[in-house]
This record gives sequence, C-alpha cells and structure tokens, in this order.
Amino acid sequence: MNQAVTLSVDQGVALIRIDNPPVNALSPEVIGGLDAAIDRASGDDSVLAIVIIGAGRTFIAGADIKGLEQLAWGSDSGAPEMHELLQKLEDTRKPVVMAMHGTALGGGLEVAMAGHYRVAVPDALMGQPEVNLGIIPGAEGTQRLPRLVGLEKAIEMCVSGKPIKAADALSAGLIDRVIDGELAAGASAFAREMASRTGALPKTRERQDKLPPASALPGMLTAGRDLARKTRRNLEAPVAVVDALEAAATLPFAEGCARERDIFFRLAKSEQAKALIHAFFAERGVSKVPGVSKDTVAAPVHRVGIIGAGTMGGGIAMACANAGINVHLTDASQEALDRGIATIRKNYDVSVKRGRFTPAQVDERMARIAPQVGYDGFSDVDLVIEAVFENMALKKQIAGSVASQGKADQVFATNTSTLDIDEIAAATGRAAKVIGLHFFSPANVMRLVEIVRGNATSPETLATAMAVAKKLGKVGVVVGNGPGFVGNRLMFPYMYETQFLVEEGATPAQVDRALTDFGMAMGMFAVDDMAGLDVGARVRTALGHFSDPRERRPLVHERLVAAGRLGQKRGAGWYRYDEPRTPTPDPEVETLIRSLAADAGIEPRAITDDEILDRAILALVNEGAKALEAGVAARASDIDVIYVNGYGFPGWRGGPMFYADRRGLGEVLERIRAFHRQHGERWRPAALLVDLVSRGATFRDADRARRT
Ligand code: 3H9
Repeated sequence: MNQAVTLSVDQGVALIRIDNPPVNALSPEVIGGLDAAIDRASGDDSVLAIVIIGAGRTFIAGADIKGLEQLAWGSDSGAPEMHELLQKLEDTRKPVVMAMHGTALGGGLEVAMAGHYRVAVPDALMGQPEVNLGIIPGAEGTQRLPRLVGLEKAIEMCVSGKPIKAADALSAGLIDRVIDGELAAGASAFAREMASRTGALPKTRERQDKLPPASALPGMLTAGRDLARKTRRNLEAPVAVVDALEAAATLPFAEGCARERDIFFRLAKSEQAKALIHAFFAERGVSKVPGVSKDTVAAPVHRVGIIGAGTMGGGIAMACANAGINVHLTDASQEALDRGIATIRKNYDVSVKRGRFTPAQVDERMARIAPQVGYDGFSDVDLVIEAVFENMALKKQIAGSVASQGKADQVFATNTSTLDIDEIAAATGRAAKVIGLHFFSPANVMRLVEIVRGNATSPETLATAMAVAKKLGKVGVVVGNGPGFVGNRLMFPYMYETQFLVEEGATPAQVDRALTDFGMAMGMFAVDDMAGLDVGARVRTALGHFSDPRERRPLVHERLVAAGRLGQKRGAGWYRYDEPRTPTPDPEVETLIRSLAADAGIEPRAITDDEILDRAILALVNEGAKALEAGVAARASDIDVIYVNGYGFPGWRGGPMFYADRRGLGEVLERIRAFHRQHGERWRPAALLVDLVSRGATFRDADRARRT
C-alpha cells in the first residue's frame, strides 16, 4: 500500500480507502496500492470481508485521463494495465464489497464490477462515459456490464455515456443495495452479512444469465448501432462500443476482453480521441484564470436580480431557478413582465411535455422567480444581471442607478454581446464589481457563458462570476473586453465568408450542407435565420463593420432584412419555413442573390465543398489567432471551448484552433495566404499564425508555453 490507498480493519471488515484527489483517478499508485491492500486483507485471518471505498467527494472517477492523453499522442505507457488487479479482486476468497458515492465512472465502475457486491448511496452516479473521450471502456467493462445489467441496458449506457443513479442501478442489477446513511458503516454491515452467507462468491465474469439468447442478439445489436449513429452523429466510439459489447454475448470472457482491448487501443490513438481529450482538458482549463487563485474569495450568490424579462432575461431567470437560485425579475412595464413570465411558463410546459421536468418541479422553479416592476429589493441581491436591449445609453442609465445602490459586495453583470464593459462600468462608480456575462440564447439551454473582464474588474468579482456560471451548470470562459468579445468576433468573418461564397456561385443550402457534413451542428445560413437577420444586422452595426468603403461588403443580407425576411420568426429568411424550424431552399432568394451579384459584376462559378470549408473554417482560425494576439482570448483552447459549447463546432474535431493544429498550421497558413492574394486585406494572415509556423509550433504548444 501507499499514500493513495490505506487499509484499516474493524470488526472483521478490512476497509480499503482510495485517496487520490481530486477524483481518485486510477493512477499507477492507486492500482498498485489496491493490489497490495487486497493481498494484505486476503492474508489477514481476522478479516472476514473487504470494503473498497473512496475518500473525499467520490469513489473512482475513472482512469487518469492525463495518462490516456499520453496514449492518444503515442506513448503506450499511458493506459493502465488493470487485468491482473480485476482478476485478483474477483478471485479473492473473502467477499469484496464496492461502496460507491459521488461518481463511479469508466475505470471506476470497471473496478466496482469486479467486486462480488456493490452498494451505493442514493445520489451516487455510475456510468461508462468513455465514448465522450473518443474511446471505449478498456478495463473489461464491456464484458462485465452486460453480464450484470443485460445487453440492452449496457448498450444504452455505453453508447450514451450517461451515468445512472443508484435507484436505476439497483433495478438494473448493477448494485445490490442502496445505503441510506453513512456509507462506510452501511457497507461494512452489508459486508459482514455477505461473509456470513455460505456458498460461492458471485463472480461477474462467470455470469451468463443476463446475456441474451442468440435469437435476440441481431435485433439488439442493430438497434444499438442505429442508436449510436443517430444520437452520436459522426462519432466512432459509440458504434465501436457495440462491437465490444457484442463480443460479451458471443465469445468466452477472456476472448471478449481481448476484443475489447484491440478496439480500445485502436480508438485511443484516433484523431477523435485526441480531439475529445483535448476538449475535456480545455473545458477544465477555463477555470484557470490569470489573477484568480484558489484563495480568491467568490461571494456566495443566493439571490439574483434580473433586469429585462425578454428572451435573454427570461432564459437567464430560468437558468437561475433551475439551479435553485431565487430571482427578482423586473421589466419597465407590467405588460412586458407578464409577457416574459408567460414565455417562461410556456417553455417550462414544453419541458414537462418532453418529460424533462415534472409539473411539481416546474411549480418549484416558477416560485423561485418573483416578477416585479421597479427595483424593490435589488439593493440586497448578491448579483444583478442586466439584460435589456443593446443600447449603451439605456445600459449606462440602469448601471448608474442600480449598481451604485447595491450592497458593498454586490456584483453587477451586463449581458451585452457587443458593448464596451468599461464604459458601462464607469457609470456605476464601483467598476471593480462590474463584469460582463454574455449568455447565449436560449440562455436556459446553451452551456456557454462568456465572462467579460473589464479593465477594473476585481479578481473577487471574476471568481464570483465563474462560480455562478458553474452553479448554473454552464461553461464560463473568461474573455477580454474587445469588440464582439471572442465568440462574435470570430463569427462575423466566418459568416461574411459564407455570404461571399453564395454571391460567387454557391447556394445557401450547399454551404450549409458542407458545414453540417463537416460536423457543425447547423449551417451558417440556418443559424442566421434562427437568430434573426435583424439581430445580426444590429450587432454588425454595433461592431462598426464595413465602415471602410474599400472593404467588400455582403450584398444580400440587408436586402433580405429590408424585405422583412428576418428568418424563422417571419417564416422566411435565407430559407423559407413552411413548417416551423424546417428550412426549405427558396428560389426567390437564389434569384435575388444572382441578380445582386450580377449587378456587382460577379460571374457565378462552381464552388467546391473544400473551398467552402476552407473559407468558412479558416476565417474562424485566422480571426481566432488575431483574438489571441489582441489578448481577448487567453488560450487557443478557450476559443475551442467557446466554439464547441456556443457555436455548434464538433467536439470530435476539438474546436477550430485544435482543428487547425491537426490540419497542420503550415498548410493552414498557405491557404490563408492564397485567400489573401485572391480576396484582399480581410484575409491578411494573423502575425501569431505566421510566427508559429516559422517556429514549427502549434496553438497547443503556445498554450503550453503560456502555462509554464
Ligand atoms: C476510463 O476510465 C478508461 C477506462 O475504461 C480504463 C482504460 C484502461 N482523470 O470536472 P471537474 C480532474 S476513461 C484525471 O472540474 P466536477 C479534472 O481535470 C475516464 N483527472 O469537477 C479537474 O482537475 P483540475 C472515464 C480528472 O466536480 C478535477 O479533476 N471517466 C479525471 O465538475 C475536477 O474535475 C470520465 O470520463 C480523470 N478521470 O466533475 C470522468 N476526472 O482541478 C471524467 C476529473 O486540475 N470526469 N479529473 O482542473 C468528469 O466527468 C468530472 O470531472 C467529474 C467531476 C464528474 C468526475
């Protein structure tokens, strides 16, 4: 044993405790420690049964993903070798009880399944989330899970990667008992009870009773593969995991394990695993912000005041209520407030219909939102979020009157997507407490929040905003206060490029298809229609684009706005919407595009999907590099997190900057230089990109250099 694994014996039960903060990942030390502890408990005659439990907040959250990252990038030593330990656990002659709390994920659940019995506290979560990292379980999980819960349930768990709660695990047969009360004591009592039983100890690997008969197998496997293709679009691992699960039902245990191992190693070195592991650490990396340390104190936020009950304010109110935070929601008039509350109620009703919430849960959430006209009680809330129309004068007036009256530690956040935070902060007289919280619509659904740091924003204010984002279940990325912050700064060049492409001969549908084939959740024209063309036009004006008459200006967008084709909400935009939300290409728009392009002297030409992708995606990359140069984005990986969580960029490509790295920055720069020659200044290569290429480095290298 070692520091990571300790053993104590009490009344005949050996309690083996894993203590490897923060999440008891299966490091070589943990594996070695467990192995030694089992030997010691087996050899101790006073021990009748063994309980394995996690110290701190969790059981075992899985293999150490840092090791898997090394494996993905080429070092075979990164994968834990678990077979001997698992066999030893299962062959132990004393009952081994796994006592789970927090999360038993991936390798953690695989260890648990090699025990003879499993118990868990009611809120414990158990799952095989490996597919989210582009891999499959690699420690015999695909062979043991179906033996415990049946093949169908195992497919569902492994394909979705979603963990299940203790009650579900109990009814599925994954655990033997739910322990209410203190886990170590409850598990020890259970272990003594099992020790008093006669008969052979149950070994998962020997079980056959839950495996399907041969006749049922083809149907289950086809359904599993269909599920994987439908729900995990473009991902390799969810389909491959079904192959490994199939082996559990068709091969002897040892051969099934060998099959699993082959698939695991093949996927562990794949591009998707590299990208998804990058995305995992990129997301965790956003909490590391210069100037904010573990000692920076975040103010507790129990009550929030939201100004503006429109789409954004209402969505933010729902996000707060869902997280158990009480909200004062205000708007200028009773009518506006009533409309806002009615929309919130309608959205919750949809959630009930879809089975996401029960009516009682909705009532509980609605009760947390107190609608009011005026600012009564606002001086006492912990955080004010202003979500009114994008108008600087109005925002300054509100910030001046509300923020200046708040209690000393109250944070004032503005949900602007374009305006200068410092100018708003200056109106408050307490700029250190002012910050931007740029939510994405619908704010109760979208995971991303850009946390905009002003010049005077204090570390405590930042820490508070980061803690609130986490409490709301969002990914909060700290960005600098520049035009469009990071997300919109990158999006506009990307959007304009797609519009230029249709002027040159592509159609909106062709561009969108190329983008969705690449993996984007939606094409750019469909996104524009969803957000509203008038919204895009307003933001573009606010950002001051095309103030230089020499710049190429898109020809079509403003004509559509003038014609009232504002997108989905009007049933027409770039597309026609005969059914709500279903875009149909509209010949009228295509005729308009061709005629405006002809007037501007543009000859239509055939445009390849490759050109579409390069011009769209490399526009993101080049502007991303400029955002890094300008310091509004702290790390390339932050840009990746923003694009994956806020703009539908495929996680399995890691994000735009990671995509560029993997494509090869040399080639990326070459393409950008060619576009620069062909299309002019807007394609001037970012100096950072030129510098990285000259040094043979990548964005990932630059991030690492910044960290050290
Ligand atoms: C696997 O097991 C493969 C097997 O089949 C075996 C193959 C042979 N390793 O998310 P948080 C760190 S694949 C290393 O902010 P939360 C994380 O980086 C694995 N580090 O906390 C962060 O570090 P830092 C299957 C890990 O409370 C800190 O812990 N398992 C690991 O919001 C806190 O993380 C998974 O995929 C890890 N496994 O959520 C589970 N997990 O503070 C992945 C976490 O330095 N993990 N860290 O930035 C999660 O889903 C969440 O982290 C968890 C906690 C729910 C556990």
